[in-house]
Amino acid sequence: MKAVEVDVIQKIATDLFEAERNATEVDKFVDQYPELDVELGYDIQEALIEKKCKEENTKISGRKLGLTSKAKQEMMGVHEPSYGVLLENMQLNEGEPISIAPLIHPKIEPEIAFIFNKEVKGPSISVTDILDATAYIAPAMEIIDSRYRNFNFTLPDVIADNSSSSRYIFGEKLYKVEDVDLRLMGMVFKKNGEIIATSAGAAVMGHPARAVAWMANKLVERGQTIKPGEIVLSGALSEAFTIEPGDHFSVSFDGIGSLEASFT
Ligand code: OOG
Repeated sequence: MKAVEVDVIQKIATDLFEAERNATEVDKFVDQYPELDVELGYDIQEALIEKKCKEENTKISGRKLGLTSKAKQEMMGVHEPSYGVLLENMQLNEGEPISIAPLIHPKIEPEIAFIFNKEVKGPSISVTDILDATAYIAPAMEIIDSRYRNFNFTLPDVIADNSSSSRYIFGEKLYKVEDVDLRLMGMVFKKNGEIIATSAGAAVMGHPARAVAWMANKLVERGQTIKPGEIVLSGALSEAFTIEPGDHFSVSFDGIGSLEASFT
């Protein structure tokens, strides 16, 4: 890696780290750094995660997929998904009111969580390989909070910003993956008692495990794998919804129960 690239990586990672810590927005970086491409975006994401682990005294708990649905890709003007890292200090507990005060402009998404009990190492990982390595699945919600002004970014920018990761929560009751058809599994998402989205697993790249397989095959290009014990959020089944203090969200899936979250 060239010295100038190392400087750019550290500079952008530090700006994103500070933006999150101070709950302030930054402008997307591609305008200032035309060399920012997907690869450099993942280099920055890695530097950011290393910094967060050190300064926040936390560690990696898993990964998340982003931009997996056609609708979301079109909305954001991108043509491929992204992934990000989940850290232990991003996990919330069911039943605890969640304060959005430390966040910039949080949004919430219904997702399916996969919990792995085997290592998954690309390349050539298929849907079957993912299902075979999955110990459990559970309903989940992801709180995303882009550090970019008005969620305005390009694919390399959002990758650098750890794919807008902020917080996550998943159901305490875990389910066996072979007991459901993840593709056809229906989902109802409610805000303050009213239905705001309905969907099915197939909204995530045709099959949620396909999104996870895509990620496993990308990770190996950077010498990384999904590790036993890690959780993977496989991508939103609907658009993301803005969270206001006092909001209550619930997600229900056919066959794997429901999950609730209240915000203050
Ligand atoms: C990027 C991340 C979105 C998903 O599941 O699509 C995401 C963003 O829209 O800020 O996590």
